[in-house]
Amino acid sequence: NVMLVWQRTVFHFQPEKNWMNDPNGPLYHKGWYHIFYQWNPEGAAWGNKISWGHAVDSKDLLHWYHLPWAMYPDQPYDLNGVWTGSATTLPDGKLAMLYTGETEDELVQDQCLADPVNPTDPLLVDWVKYSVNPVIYPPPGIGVKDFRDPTTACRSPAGNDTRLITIGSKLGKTGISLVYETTNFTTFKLLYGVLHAVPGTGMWECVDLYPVSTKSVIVITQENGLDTSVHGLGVKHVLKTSFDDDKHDYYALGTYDLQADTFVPDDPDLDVGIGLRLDYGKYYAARTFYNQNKQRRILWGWIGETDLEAVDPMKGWASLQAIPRSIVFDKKTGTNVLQRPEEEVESWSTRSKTFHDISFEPGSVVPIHVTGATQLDITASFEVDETLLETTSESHDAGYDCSNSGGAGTRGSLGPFGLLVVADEKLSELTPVYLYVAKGGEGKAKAHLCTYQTRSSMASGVEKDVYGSAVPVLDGENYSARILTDHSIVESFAQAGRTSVRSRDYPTKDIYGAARSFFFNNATEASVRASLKAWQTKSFIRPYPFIPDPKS
Ligand code: DQQ
Repeated sequence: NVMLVWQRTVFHFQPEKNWMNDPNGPLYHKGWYHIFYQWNPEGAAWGNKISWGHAVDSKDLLHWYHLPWAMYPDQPYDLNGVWTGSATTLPDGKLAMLYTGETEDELVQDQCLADPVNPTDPLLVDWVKYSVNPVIYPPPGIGVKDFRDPTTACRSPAGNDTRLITIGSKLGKTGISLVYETTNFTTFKLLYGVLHAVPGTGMWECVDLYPVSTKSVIVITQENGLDTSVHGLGVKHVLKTSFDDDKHDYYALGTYDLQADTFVPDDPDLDVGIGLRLDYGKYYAARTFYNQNKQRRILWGWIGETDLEAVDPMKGWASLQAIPRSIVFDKKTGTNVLQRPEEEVESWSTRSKTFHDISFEPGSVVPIHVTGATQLDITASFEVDETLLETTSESHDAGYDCSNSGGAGTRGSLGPFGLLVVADEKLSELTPVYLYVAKGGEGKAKAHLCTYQTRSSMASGVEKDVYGSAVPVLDGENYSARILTDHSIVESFAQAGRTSVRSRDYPTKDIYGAARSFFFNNATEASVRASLKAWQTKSFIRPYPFIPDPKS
């Protein structure tokens, strides 16, 4: 089936075959990036033999080579699955990999340790589970199936080799994260209290806690990420948790008080689950690592399928990882992080098409003549005359919400405008990614980034949503968007990554050379001046299995 073959991505990370979910233990070691991931060796669906897949790349987080799986459920403490975990790089270059095992018959979730057999091997091909696993059992009062996904350890103020990790759980309907102290990764002490708790949020999976820099000084620029243990002046923390109940990743900015072992959000109204999401589309179980080579904190995240489950065995695979992106504090707003696809993505592109300062009238649709429109990297900026907000008859609209709007067909005086991607010539299928500028409080513009899937696919059984959220636009800024398309995925960012939306789209018409992209302005009153650059992205299909020669 040509259509199903065409849905496989060419520059997103995917195993050669079968089911994948969470990214696990990402790290940089002796010149190689490593990605491990939840993988089912038995087929393209979830199962009870979830293992750790493994791939490496020495260059740019794109040229991945698949390695043999790193761990398989073969011990009493993980017989039902080798689940999610994190890597800690120790000062002597050694690594400690903590993961959750689930015992046979889904009885208990426990935490286990694994080490590379040969830490001097840059490819870390062989892993050995610690002989007296598990290293942590669920403590009294915690549900034995509500205890998973240990984080990377950070140094504790207790000094010496003392380190802290946190593990997600719940108490009743309150999501919590427990804190443990260790010096050796084999024995752990549960600390009093919890790192953080938010009532009503349910089980917290895949907790991630890391520092971001609030300063622009020579050593720590805004573009720098921070190593997990950095604390002190000019540092804030991000607490991210994945909510099992609604399958979204929420985060808050705040302070990690290492003496009290607690996280305090900057703004209680923007606490985890109440405030911001890492993404407003299909995205889950994100995890960061510190790339000590480039001094960046890099975010991975799992993007599942939104077509019929029955199709996965026909494709032979399910899920992909989002493009890795650096994550930094947004110093301009002070209220959110910025996510930016790793800058190497730009060097993955070949031909490009540029438009400068073109004016598009209300109600226009204009083709962007770029070949290979199934795999594109588009950057666009838009100028809109906001004085229209004073003269328009449009009523004050404080409550615009992408998800409850009618999508790209709902017109206002200043929007929507944006791009139609993974479309065909006749526009029988199209995915609009757009900015909607509403009249917010005090007559000021309020922008939203949305992705509208209603017409994205003629295939049956595909989930179709209007995804999106508000995006802060500061005085003097143009509206801007970045969109990556790769066959069945569209990743969109607005305003340098303040808000982002990943969506799975399964076009049936745009296969081979038939894919098209268009600019559209569906505002009723505003013309939009747009500048745009659309790059065609290279394909990276790697043989499997392929064990590279580390010397080459
Ligand atoms: N997936 C893993 C768990 C984690 C969940 C199992 C999140 O460890 O809580 O595959 O997607």
